[in-house]
Amino acid sequence: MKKTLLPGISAVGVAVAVAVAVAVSGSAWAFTEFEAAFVPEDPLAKHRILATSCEQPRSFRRIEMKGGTKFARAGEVFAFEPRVIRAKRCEEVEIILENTDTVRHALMLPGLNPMFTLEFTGRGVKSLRFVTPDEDITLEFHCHVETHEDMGMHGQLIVGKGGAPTPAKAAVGPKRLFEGKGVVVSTDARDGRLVVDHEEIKDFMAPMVMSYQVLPGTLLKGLKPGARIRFTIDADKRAIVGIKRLAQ
Ligand SMILES: [Cu+2]
Repeated sequence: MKKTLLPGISAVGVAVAVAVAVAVSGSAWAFTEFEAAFVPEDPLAKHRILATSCEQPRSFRRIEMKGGTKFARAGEVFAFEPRVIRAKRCEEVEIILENTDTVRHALMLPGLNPMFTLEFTGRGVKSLRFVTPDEDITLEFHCHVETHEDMGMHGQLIVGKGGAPTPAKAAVGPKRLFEGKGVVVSTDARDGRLVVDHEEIKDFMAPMVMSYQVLPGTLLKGLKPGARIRFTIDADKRAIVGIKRLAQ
């Protein structure tokens, strides 16, 4: 990973800034380019996107990227270079991106909250920071300008060892189970549903008549309307996962 990028970028930045200041002095776009070109030491206040799973970054890295037609391979029109970038878990990353084309490009990295975007209306250099999540995950990035992704403008950020951003991974954690008591109103064995008139379920729900999914549906076997039950709700599955009949 190259780390001594600033002199080159700054030189470009000065050239861009001077040229732009002369040509279109006062435009907001010029000001943005000027600021980004000098990469201030601590632009965090307005330029930091935090992964929800990491509040305090443990390290920092700066990654230089370019985007444009000249990085396209056979069959492509545009591309990012490099197209695979790496970072540690819970690391603050500064992306310095140069758009070498005169057309619009927008680097978008979904998977962060809020997602990361760097937009260009034409040639220029911009930078922005974000903090990676504290998990081994591979995030896909792309150019958000219509059709550019299909034309080759996409890549991957590998955080830590990388890995599929599976919903299952997010669901892992302590189970949120709640106990309830109530009277069976009706059952639907075919759909695996139970309507129960239940008392207050502490920290979960007020007393009410409600229809719940039951997993597995076989828990409903032999259950008749009017039966008093104690049941367990898995809040993440939004389903009743245990039923015990009580004395009437
Ligand atoms: Cu693009």
